[in-house]
Amino acid sequence: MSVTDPALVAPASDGATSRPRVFSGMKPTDGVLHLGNYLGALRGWVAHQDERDSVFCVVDLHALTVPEAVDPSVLRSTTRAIAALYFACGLDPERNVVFVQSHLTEHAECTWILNCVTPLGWLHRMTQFKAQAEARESVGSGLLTYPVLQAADILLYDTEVVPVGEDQVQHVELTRDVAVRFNRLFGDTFVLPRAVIPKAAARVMALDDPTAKMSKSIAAERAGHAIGLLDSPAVLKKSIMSAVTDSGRETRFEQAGPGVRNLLTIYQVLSNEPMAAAEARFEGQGYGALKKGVLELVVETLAPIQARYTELMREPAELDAILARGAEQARAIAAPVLARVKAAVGVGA
Ligand code: AQP
Repeated sequence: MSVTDPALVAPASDGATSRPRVFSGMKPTDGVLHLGNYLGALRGWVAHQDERDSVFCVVDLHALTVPEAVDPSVLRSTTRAIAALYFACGLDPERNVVFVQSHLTEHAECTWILNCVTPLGWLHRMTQFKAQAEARESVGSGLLTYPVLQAADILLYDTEVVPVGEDQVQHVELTRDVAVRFNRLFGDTFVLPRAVIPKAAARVMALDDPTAKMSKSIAAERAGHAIGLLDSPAVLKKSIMSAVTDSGRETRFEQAGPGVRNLLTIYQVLSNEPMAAAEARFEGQGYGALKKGVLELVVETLAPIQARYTELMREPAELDAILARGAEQARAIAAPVLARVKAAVGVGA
């Protein structure tokens, strides 16, 4: 399976271009996204929105997998905030279907059917489950089976392409395996999806531990871990200037340590400069100059996103109306697919 972002516009047989169906989503953990979410996924969603027939979701049911971390009084507003961030980053609700997962019952219904065809061993092998289970005393079954919910999310839209960061590739592969198994047991029902990841910044690393990926849930507990899309310039200065590097002065990507490689990657992707130019720019200057360069670019990139986000969040009713329209459009695609699934297994009226 190819996972680097290919040209996604495949010429149709009549010479016209066909727009592949795309699905992706993010969890509303804490109502904020970080630079990894943006560079690994969201930026690509926006860049390709004219070439793809896209469906994007805020996957709020996934937020329930760790119930201790859920605050029911704020989940609805954090879900809305993630949608606002999608739009603030440039996702256009006129050109894409954008909705909230729990506004459709089809996802939960399809998940039950897919749960029944998914071998337990496949779920125990998921590296994200293993890592999260190791870090907790007790683990809910939702944490084990949420990749099946994710499979339902994707398969309900006849999805061909799933643009994600590298950490999610294993889950998209599982989705494909579940679809293949279902099709073998019950006849051809599902389209087989594939993951695409960006060529650079598919895995943005944590500022305070460049051996681990930047993560929303850790960012909520540890200042200086992530670059939050809504962080003020003062907070960004503090976290980026204290990013973990090493004691050397090496700025060549291949020779540098993981912290410097991470900063160089962020710089290169945000500046659109070739890596060689980014390396040369900071050569012999020490890591303070690299951090300052990254800081300036991050502040410049995030300023318009933050301004647009603030504007959008002033009109929650308008956001809710956009999401309600998105849910209708999503249901128009998902309901017939679920009907196909139920007919295949012999349930439903
Ligand atoms: N560090 C990262 N680098 C590149 N891409 C990343 N993504 C997440 N972290 C990085 C991509 O962002 C999307 C978010 O998916 P999600 O909300 O389902 O959560 P996740 O993958 O589990 O990401 P987080 O930030 O670590 O969230 P929490 O802490 O809430 O679990 C996906 O496309 C992901 O690949």
